[in-house]
Amino acid sequence: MNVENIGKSYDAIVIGAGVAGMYQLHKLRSLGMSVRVIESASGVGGTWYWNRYPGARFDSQAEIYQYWFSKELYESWQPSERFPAQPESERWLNHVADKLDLHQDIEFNTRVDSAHWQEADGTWAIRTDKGDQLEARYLIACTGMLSAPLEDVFKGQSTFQGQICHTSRWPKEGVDLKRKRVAVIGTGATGIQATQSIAPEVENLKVFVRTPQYTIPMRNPKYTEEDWKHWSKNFTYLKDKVLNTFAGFDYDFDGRSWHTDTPEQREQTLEKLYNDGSLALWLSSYPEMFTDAEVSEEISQFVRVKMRERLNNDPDLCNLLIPTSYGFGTRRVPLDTGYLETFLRPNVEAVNCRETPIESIVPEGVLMQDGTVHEVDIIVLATGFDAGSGALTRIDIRGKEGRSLKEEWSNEIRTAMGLQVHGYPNLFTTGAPLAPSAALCNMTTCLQQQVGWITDIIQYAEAEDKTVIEPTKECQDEWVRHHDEVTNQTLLPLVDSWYMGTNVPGKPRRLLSYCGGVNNYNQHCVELARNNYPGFVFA
Ligand code: NA7
Repeated sequence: MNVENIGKSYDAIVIGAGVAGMYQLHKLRSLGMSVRVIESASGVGGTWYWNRYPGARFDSQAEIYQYWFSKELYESWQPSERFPAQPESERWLNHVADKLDLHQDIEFNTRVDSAHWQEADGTWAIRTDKGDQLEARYLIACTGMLSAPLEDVFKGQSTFQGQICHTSRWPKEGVDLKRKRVAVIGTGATGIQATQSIAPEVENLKVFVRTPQYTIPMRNPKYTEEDWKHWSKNFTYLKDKVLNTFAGFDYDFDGRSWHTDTPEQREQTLEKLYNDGSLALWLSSYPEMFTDAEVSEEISQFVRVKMRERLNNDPDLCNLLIPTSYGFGTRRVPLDTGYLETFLRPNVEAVNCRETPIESIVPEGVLMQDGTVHEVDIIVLATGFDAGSGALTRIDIRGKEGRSLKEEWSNEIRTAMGLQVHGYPNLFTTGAPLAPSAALCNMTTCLQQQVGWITDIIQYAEAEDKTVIEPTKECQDEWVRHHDEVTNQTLLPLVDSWYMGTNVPGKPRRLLSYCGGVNNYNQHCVELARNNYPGFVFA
């Protein structure tokens, strides 16, 4: 415990020093506020600090996975390729932190355990695992959409004789995989990246597949100085563009309709976007993919044919690795680099845990329900996250009259636009449920937009000499109603995945990310600000 941190008071405390938390610190400091960031890691970066597993990289292009508040900052970092890997992303965020001189205001290696609203003086009382007791008027949880790992998934994990590691807790010193027998459990975007990256290194790799994914080959050219000059010249265009598209990317649905295009035009469009090697096929081809089951099936079929070719039409592999039970794009679409071809290697085996589920982990490896034991030296848990709500419910957050966010959200997850929760004054959130987020939004776009809005409403309150901000119940109810209405017009809620919270036993079912479009969401936020925040009470 740092004795200086007993009873210390700030204007604002920010939880997390990832993409959002770093920017939030910068913005609030620019208002002249005293701000402390509490970060459990030993460095900045958030997602790009924690996810050190082999092959981790983002799949928004580097030219748009950016901060937009400074052209000079944009120009000062030269990405090496279109989709840089984790080490480069972590270096980039450290570069940003250095440029903005952020480190001095961040408390590293410290986790917020609890945050209690103190009605009497309108402040948050915050306690950390170091014993710090801090106070702040505003509490801004930049805790990440995908930061609460599902690490304790199987019975018997602690009995395993080898090394077991969740992808987002990959040791900094790395894991020696050479000539090892390795199990990867999970084939989401993470399991896919890990599988394709470690296969050439290990003696034997068993990939445990429960639900297969539609996956698209990533096109990842190197970026030269010339390329970056080109993107830098387009800085203003890109900055404006990303806030005005459906998913916060520079590409968008452009008015094309499946129903008016001819079959040849459809084929041409799908081929072109597939070959772009990005998420463009998903987020800029035909919007009917999300709403019309027949269109969804036709586009899914297009992708299945590609996947079959990549698997050399091997019937067993095709049966196990090509999805048929849900439509393309109703779960997060991963980009891959030779993932499917990995299964053609002699040292790689796909284990069907859809037909025969995993029973437990035993000292020798993975025990299946039919009694088979897969003996391995290392188990990689690519089992995902308690998305959206998990990072917040793992903190004891108490609002008015001692109400508990964890308890409330165990019944139903409700927020006002993912930015505030009724009953929790002066608590703001980014990357939280019911705002556009992960994959249905390029994260840097939506996080900056949310941080910007939060900063503006705080600035507005300060200018009005108000110190407490809270959405009304009606405001929140209306947002939840709208969110559900938009969701229910799509095929998304019909499919199980972390998008719907179904990957966490007992989690209430609701689409976590807002799917009404980043452009529309931003417009709504802009209008609220323009009209002095109707639905928000200032006291
Ligand atoms: P995901 O997408 O939630 O994937 C987790 C994977 O782990 C998925 O294939 C799961 O199968 C599998 N899983 C989880 N529990 C089990 C059990 N008990 N048995 C077998 N398989 C299991 O997490 P990721 O980390 O890949 O990606 C999360 C996001 O991070 C990603 O979408 C990007 O936006 C970045 P299931 O699908 O449940 O059958």
